[in-house]
Amino acid sequence: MSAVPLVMGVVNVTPDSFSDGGRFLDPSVAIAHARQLLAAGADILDVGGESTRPGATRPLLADELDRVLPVIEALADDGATVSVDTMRAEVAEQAVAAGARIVNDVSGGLADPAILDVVARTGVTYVAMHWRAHSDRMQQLTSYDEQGGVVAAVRSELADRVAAIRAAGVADEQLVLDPGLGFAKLPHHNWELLRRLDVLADLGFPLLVGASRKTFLGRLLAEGDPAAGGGDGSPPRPVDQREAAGVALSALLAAGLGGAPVWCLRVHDVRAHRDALAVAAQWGSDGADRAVPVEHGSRGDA
Ligand code: PMM
Repeated sequence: MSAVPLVMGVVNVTPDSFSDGGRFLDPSVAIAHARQLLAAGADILDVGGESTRPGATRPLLADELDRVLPVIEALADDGATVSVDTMRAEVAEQAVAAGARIVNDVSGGLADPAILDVVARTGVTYVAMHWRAHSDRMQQLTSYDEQGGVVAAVRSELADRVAAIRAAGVADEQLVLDPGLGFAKLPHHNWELLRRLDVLADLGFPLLVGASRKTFLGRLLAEGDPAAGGGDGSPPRPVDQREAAGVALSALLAAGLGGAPVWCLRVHDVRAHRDALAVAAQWGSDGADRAVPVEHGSRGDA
């Protein structure tokens, strides 16, 4: 089995994120929440000030800065590894100055290409996600007609991003790729990508996966849940009741069932996902610490 993935804990300082919108808008509440994620075993804290849920409208630049900077500064002062979840060059620039060491750009440099110059100049790690458009339009762009379907298309669109990122002067060692689950994807697209991470890993970069609490998990559970009415037409399981499915997915990915190692999992409930990773790691260990000593010839031996 491959190395245990890192865990990135989500800190959404937004009024409207689908998973936890409005809960951590006050910086002091966000900081306290992030410290809990750290205590629960987060390797990275991902601080974001823009909701990317389907249909969301963009915040003003000034509002995004006001949301994330005090949180990043406090967590970086704590010594945490902080990532900024932003598509804006200006936010990335100020976040790195405030102590962020990772820029997590769901647009992979498409929304604001100047972000690549910031990454190249500062040398921070850059997560480039597969993305086609802003949230108000992305669910109109779920067509993957080319041969090879969604997996081949995401690979080829990410390869285009890699070329642009390199051309901006970002070193390969800085780059991490992400399939962008739920972004311009229908539920079955997400599952296809999760099963064929090897095709994306083949591009030669570490992978980050963000499945936590997303609608495709809610849909899966609605279909299987008699209480929700079953069938395709039933509403997705509510966002606060999807954690266990996400945890199961983390265990499967950590066990290598995605077809390639995952470098990092982006999750909301860090402790629950850490537990899943502990199970996967134990499963893949050489067994030395679970061997039961057997005394030959002792009572009960046949
Ligand atoms: N998903 C969301 C936000 N940021 N970043 C990366 N790299 N990958 C993702 O899948 C991703 C992301 C949306 O989820 P949220 O509203 O729960 O933060």
